Amino acid sequence: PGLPHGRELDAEVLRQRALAALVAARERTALLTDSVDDHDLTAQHSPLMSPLVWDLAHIGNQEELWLLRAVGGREAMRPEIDGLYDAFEHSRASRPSLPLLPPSEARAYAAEVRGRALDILDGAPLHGAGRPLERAGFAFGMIAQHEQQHDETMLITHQLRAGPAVLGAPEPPRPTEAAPLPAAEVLVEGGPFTMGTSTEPWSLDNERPAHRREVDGFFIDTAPVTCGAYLRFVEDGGYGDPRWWEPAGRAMVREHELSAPLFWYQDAGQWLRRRFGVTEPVPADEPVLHVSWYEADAYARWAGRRLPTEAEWEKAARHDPASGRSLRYPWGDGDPTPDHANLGQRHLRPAAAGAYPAGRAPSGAGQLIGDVWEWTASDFLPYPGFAAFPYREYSEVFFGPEHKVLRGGSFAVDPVACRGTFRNWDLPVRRQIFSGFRTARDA
Ligand code: AVJ
Ligand code: FE
Repeated sequence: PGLPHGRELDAEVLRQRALAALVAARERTALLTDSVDDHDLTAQHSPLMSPLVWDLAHIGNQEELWLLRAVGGREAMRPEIDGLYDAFEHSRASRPSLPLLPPSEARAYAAEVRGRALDILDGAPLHGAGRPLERAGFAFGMIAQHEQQHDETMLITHQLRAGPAVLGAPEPPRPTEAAPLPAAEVLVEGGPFTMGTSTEPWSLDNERPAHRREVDGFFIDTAPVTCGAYLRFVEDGGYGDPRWWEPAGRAMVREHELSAPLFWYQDAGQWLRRRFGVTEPVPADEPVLHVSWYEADAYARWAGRRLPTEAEWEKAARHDPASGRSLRYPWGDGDPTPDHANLGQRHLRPAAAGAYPAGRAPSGAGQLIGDVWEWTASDFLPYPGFAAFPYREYSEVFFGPEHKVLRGGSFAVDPVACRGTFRNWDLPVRRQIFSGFRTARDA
């Protein structure tokens, strides 16, 4: 038995990558679901979120649908539960009252599915030819990303959950004097660049295809807006000043009496925040987190600036003027390491503005990947030539003006579900997500 070679080597490398991605996702799912008791797993911590035990069985059910049934051609294991775990059949708020699998059964189901999925992975062809679902291990990569996306969702539920901390993590790295940010903002010259991808093997349908985009010159912040900067907007009466707000944002502020980001409150004149069960002073130099699109948009207007469009964000993050090419990541084509970006729930907070000098883009902007999801000015729309794959309900049914695009990923995103081309979206009122922003202006 010699070493695999040629096409076989590629298939073996892909198999190892798919296996590692699936194993890493399951370890994280276990951390998030074993750290609380059965009561916490089945409770509704917020009407905005599913009970954790729903996410757990939904992860298994999606894996069964795509890896066992679609790729492996297997019979349904428990067809009667499909409807319970179809995200389109029941709202998040209604899920606690469904006859969900109890925690022990949900765990056993997900584990049983995983065992069978790994058998199928062992025999799958995975090379460049063949069925689109198996090509380059796409379905396995898609399912690893899906599980990691729900792990981020479960981390949001952990943040919303009342009670003492159950999760811990080391502090993220601090900025160093040896590698300061070049300036508060950088100029990105006007001209075309390549947006999206046609080559990234595990890219999801909405990231494709690669296409040329013309972008006028603009300035963009070199770091996400910090809590300290945002606090000046708060203390300047920004939430009460109709000049800064879109009408629907103003209505949201009044209806819910908002006066600061979610999880912030004032105590004896000091600004505090609750973070995974711990109360602490708001850190001035950390990117602001838990703001809605309306709040980001209002802050930008108050500052005499605007949110970057999605195309501007991607050009600032990927365009390399030296080669004229778009990079996979701001720092180049290599996969993220802990030196590049704050990803993968290694830390339970964003790093201070100016951290991760090794992750900066050719434009000079930093922390585009990791730390906080960044709201953009843009609606979630398909790229020219978009084709839904493998199911319309991943992206296509969400296209339109009601969803705004977020880019770059947060500290809670795993590298497998984060790229320079990766697109996230949400309603402009949402603020429980790990969302922040940076600002821009016309050149
Ligand atoms: C891409 C993060 C908006 O969580 O609603 C998970 C990802 N899609 N299961 C979401 C997703 C189906 C999705 N987002
Ligand atoms: Fe899902």
